[in-house]
Amino acid sequence: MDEPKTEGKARRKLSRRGLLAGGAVAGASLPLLHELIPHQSLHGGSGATAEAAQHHGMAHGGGGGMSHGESFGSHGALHADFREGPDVDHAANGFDPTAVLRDFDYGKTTRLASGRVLREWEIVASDKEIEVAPGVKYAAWTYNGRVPGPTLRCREGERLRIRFINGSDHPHTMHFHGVHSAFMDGMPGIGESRGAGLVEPGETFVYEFDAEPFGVHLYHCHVSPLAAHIAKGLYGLFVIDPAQGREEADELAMVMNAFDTNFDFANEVYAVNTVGFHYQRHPIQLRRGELVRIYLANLTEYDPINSFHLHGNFFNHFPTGTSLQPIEFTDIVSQAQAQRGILEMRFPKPGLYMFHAHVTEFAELGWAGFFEVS
Ligand SMILES: [Cu+2]
Repeated sequence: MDEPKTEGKARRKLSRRGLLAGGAVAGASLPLLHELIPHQSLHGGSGATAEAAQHHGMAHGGGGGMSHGESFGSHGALHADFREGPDVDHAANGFDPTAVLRDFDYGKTTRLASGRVLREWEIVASDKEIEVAPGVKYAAWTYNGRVPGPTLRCREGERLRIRFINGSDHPHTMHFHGVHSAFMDGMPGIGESRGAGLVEPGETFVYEFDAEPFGVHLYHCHVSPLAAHIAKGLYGLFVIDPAQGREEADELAMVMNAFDTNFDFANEVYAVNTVGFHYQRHPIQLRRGELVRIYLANLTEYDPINSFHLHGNFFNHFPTGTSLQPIEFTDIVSQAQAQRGILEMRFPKPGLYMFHAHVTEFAELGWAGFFEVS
């Protein structure tokens, strides 16, 4: 049993790396973790240069006997990988991962006769080709044209109504994590006679339930084969604020995901919010001393675990966001698929701070970025 498994794993790795090395990305070479530095910053004379160089020196000093100058100078010529050159076409994708970070969809609210807030959204599933790394196109399935879908945000105790329109060529559902009736669970086979369960192409279904419990949750399609429906991009964050709210903060929605671009049931591109190395090309801008709150979830398919590691700082971790007390003060959090949590931190000093998967292979394949604190 063991031997074929090992062979299978080796073949998979060869295949995913083969794609990056010579397939869809012309002239690409295997990116190495020690090179995960925004080259524009290093060469462009921006204010971040010193910080980036300092980071490089501290984290990866040595460099095989090369001076840093030589090593940086050789990058342009030797490593035309997908972190350099043209960016993905965000306009064609219809979403930009930088905007996705702070784009919370509060829907539309009205008052019920009882005085309670009724919050409503309209979500359309559609098939759409997206670019997950420069030149790497992926035939995704989307909620409202994005991967991840919109970050739905509400408050504990509200009544929620989600009108789901399936504009895709395939049957889908919206399965919410949270407390609700079985008919509202988006599970094929449950409540079919009442229009619930599978939502066929062209059909509409209205999910309605109360916002509980507070925390950071998910929604995703639950049609089988489930792995394929999730891998294609049908998922999003579902944030329920506690009734009393949380402390004011710069809030970021981050979904760890990945794409199997050659259909071998292994991923070739890893990312936060879909586009590999996006936050390395475009570091996330933060302000020194300000509270930062990250809503983090793992929707990676085909790999059992993913992680978020932060350089130069520690954060409070609130798993699932369902308690106002953190359970740990750490610099890494690991999540299996559908696990999620809230991370809170402040950066006392300016500079470029890396964050990446500490499954380092994922980092090399796109899951790495920077916070730029000013
Ligand atoms: Cu689906």
